[in-house]
Amino acid sequence: MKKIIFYLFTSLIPGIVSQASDLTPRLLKCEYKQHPVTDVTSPRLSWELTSAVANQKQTGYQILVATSVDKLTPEKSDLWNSGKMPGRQTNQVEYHGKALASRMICYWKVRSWDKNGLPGPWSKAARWEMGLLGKNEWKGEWIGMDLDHLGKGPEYHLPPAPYTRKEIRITQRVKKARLYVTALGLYEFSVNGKKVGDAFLAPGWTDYDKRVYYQVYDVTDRVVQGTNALAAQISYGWYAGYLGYALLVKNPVVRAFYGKVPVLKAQLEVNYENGESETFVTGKDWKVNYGALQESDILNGETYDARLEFKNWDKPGFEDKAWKVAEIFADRPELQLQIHPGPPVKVTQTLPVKTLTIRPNGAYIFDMGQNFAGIVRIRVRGAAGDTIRLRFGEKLHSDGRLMTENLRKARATDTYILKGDAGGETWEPKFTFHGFQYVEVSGLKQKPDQETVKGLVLGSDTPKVGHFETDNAMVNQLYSNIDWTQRSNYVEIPTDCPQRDERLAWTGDAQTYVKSATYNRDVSSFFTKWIVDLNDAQYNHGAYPLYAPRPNIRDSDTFSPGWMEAGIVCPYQIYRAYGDTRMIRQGWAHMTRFLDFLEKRSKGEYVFKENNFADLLPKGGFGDWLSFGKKTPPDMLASFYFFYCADMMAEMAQATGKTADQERFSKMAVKIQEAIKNYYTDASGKFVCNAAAYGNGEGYVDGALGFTGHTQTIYANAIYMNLLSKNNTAKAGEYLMDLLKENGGKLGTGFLGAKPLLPALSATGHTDMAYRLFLSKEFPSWGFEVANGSTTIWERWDSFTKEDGFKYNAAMNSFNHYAFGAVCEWMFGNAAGIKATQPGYSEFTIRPEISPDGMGKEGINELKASYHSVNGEIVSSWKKEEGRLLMHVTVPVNTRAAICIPSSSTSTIRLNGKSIRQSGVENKGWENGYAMIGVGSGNYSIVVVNK
Ligand code: RAM
Repeated sequence: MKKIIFYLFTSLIPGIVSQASDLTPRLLKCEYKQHPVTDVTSPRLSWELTSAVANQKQTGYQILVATSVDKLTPEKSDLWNSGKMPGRQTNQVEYHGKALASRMICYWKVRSWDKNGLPGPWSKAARWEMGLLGKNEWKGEWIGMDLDHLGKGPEYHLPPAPYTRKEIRITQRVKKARLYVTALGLYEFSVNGKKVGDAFLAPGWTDYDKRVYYQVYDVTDRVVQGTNALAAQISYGWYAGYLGYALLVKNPVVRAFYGKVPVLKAQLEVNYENGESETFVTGKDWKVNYGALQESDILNGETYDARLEFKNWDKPGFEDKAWKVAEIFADRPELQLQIHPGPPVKVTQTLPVKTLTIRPNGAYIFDMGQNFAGIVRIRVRGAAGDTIRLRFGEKLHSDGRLMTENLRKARATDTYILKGDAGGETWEPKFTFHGFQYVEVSGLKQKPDQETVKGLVLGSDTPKVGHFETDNAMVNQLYSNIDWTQRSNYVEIPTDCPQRDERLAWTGDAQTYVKSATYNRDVSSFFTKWIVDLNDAQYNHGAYPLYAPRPNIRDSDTFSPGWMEAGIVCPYQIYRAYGDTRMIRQGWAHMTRFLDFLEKRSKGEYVFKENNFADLLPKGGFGDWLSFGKKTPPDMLASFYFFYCADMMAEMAQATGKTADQERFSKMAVKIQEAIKNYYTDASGKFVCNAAAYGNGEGYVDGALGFTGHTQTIYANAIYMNLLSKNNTAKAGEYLMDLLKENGGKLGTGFLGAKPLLPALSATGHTDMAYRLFLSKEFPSWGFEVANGSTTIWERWDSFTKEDGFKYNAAMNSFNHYAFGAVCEWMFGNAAGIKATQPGYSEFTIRPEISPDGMGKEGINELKASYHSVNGEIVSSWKKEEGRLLMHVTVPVNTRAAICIPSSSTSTIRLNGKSIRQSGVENKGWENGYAMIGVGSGNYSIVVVNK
């Protein structure tokens, strides 16, 4: 009643208070995607808000969902009218309307009420569509062609890849047509001669013994009245192809880990304008054959003999009498068919050739100027039978030869045999990818030019959300390298590297890097997908594996401290970045099972003593993998991670209202903390271990170097994980500084130590040292890689040195490995100072750490960063000027920020031209070199004059 009176009142006095707000929702998403097809029956909706008004926030929202756009009114919405819901929530909002059925198209819109309780305009309409909710809705069979016996060659068994087709007749006018398609293997489907969608490597990699994903394509405009051709190429992919280093380590199984014959299942559903409908499905009325695609394998590449092409085989009217009848393959009832929850792999960019050189043997080397994951498209002309061979490498040897030794057993070679088309021929592979910067092309009969080769960058389509730029060219290149490494390795799963015979989703790499990843790109749906793989791959005893999915690539590959914790760290970081509690709830049973496992392993002691993990191979697990100097005991690291996991579990239990679990894990964390303190520290707070217990270290990674608890990695982790009391944290910071100084101011950290190193220095007041390490170009450092011409992050600090060249090539030496790129977390979180204090950045701090003075061009004088959070765009930039510091901060609508302004007690601060007091923002006082203010949404220009 009051409200009505208020509205009446305000509407009568125009110009005094406006009745409407400009608070406008945009970027409507469902399950993290725009206009998706989903099989989630209570999908989550989100929107972002814009407003020209400062300090704006949402106090309520209303969602309408209807079966048509016309019905999107409060009165007519036939699926859901949420009514006015109070609160600030703009994401992770679950649909609570009528039950959703398969194939339903749901239109929706939303409006928000502002801080004054006034409603803004309705958003534009968005939509989502439901997939097939029951397996019984799949009427098609698995079809394929067993060509396994045609695999040839002593080293690689690579049979040709099958083609399948079917013509159908459509006699009515089409209103809507949907194609549902999947494969055990990989597929490329076309309707009337044109590929559907733009995805590569579909349907993706899962544990095919448990589930396989499918894609849905809107082909309404593709099908025509009359005859239509449905056609697909099928390949071996992750299902039936080579995986990892199985061949290298002489595993009894090297390929076909899930099955030998790749198979396709498809269903075209056509709704006619007259209300009737028809469904066309894969079955024994489909035809199969093999031809031009002679070899097709992810790790080993493709061989395409264009002379064997079936001209127009994918179009209506092709004569397929000579083709065989498709073979039917039995379904496994337990196999689940679900919609791919992640982003598709796509061509995300094309790259032109940078330079082109001829080799003494007549081959050409094309430099793409950038190391990346993808393929190349070639344009060539020649006689039928001319054979073009493409080999890929990340680096050149000093004599200009292509360096391929580090690919190990991945053949990574594409071969194209010309058909002899006078007009020229264009080709690109379909079911493989390589990690490379250089392409060696041999067999060309005509002199190539820059147009002969084009790079197609492949990767999971994760939109860019981060931006980081400074006036320091090395830092900018480093940031570019980090992002390129992420793009090269977020290819369906988070791989370790894209080039050699590995490309597995190593859990250790994934957990150290996940937070960095969230700063660069929107990885919400990417991890929604991968967490399922991870949970599917969990061992019955509770440990998460070394990599997921986990085909049996080597018997001894099981689990390792620092790796298995990905099962906790990843959902936690996704929760922190996006406010996602569903991932936690859905994975809770898995996560608690893992904590049970750890608890059991600790034998009631809540600390892992020396040799606790001696049963693993390598002993103790991987430890601080690829570190320098004496080794950090893996059991000590395992104990730290145990604490870290319990702590995260307590927070996640709280976030999901699991009170008993919260209590359990909080108590557990305290117990572990105590146990670590008692067992692994001496009276001075120094970390110590019984190094003698490791004997001569045999069996442990670099065990011969000896063990000590007093390492950079241990203090960095202790500080980062909040393991210590306030006093001991400060002490740990001092120890860390001592160790760095003893080491000539150089880092020695490996996979588990590099990520927390800079954040730990910053947290203990040693920002100058953090910057010194960050800006160094001396070996070992991030800058050293840049100074050596890298365009991506290396696997090892010494992947290349002038003294030793590529000395690790025979073992493992990737130039595109993101683990050390985890410094990105510090770049955004500390240098730019953007940190979430509430999940999803609904509240955050901006607390930039300014690069030390006096470094000239070697330092940073200006930094601009932004991060597009689920709650909108956050900006933090700073610039040093004579005696002044300029800052610019953007706080998105509906969020709050604590801006911490680097200053001394004698500085004067102007905020948008006023003093802090005049500007009326919340003054939170001054602490540790920062004046702190609390602000709502808006743009803030800050000038600090230092006297
Ligand atoms: C390597 C992988 C990965 C690492 C493991 C331990 O083979 O490339 O980066 O996690 O080993």
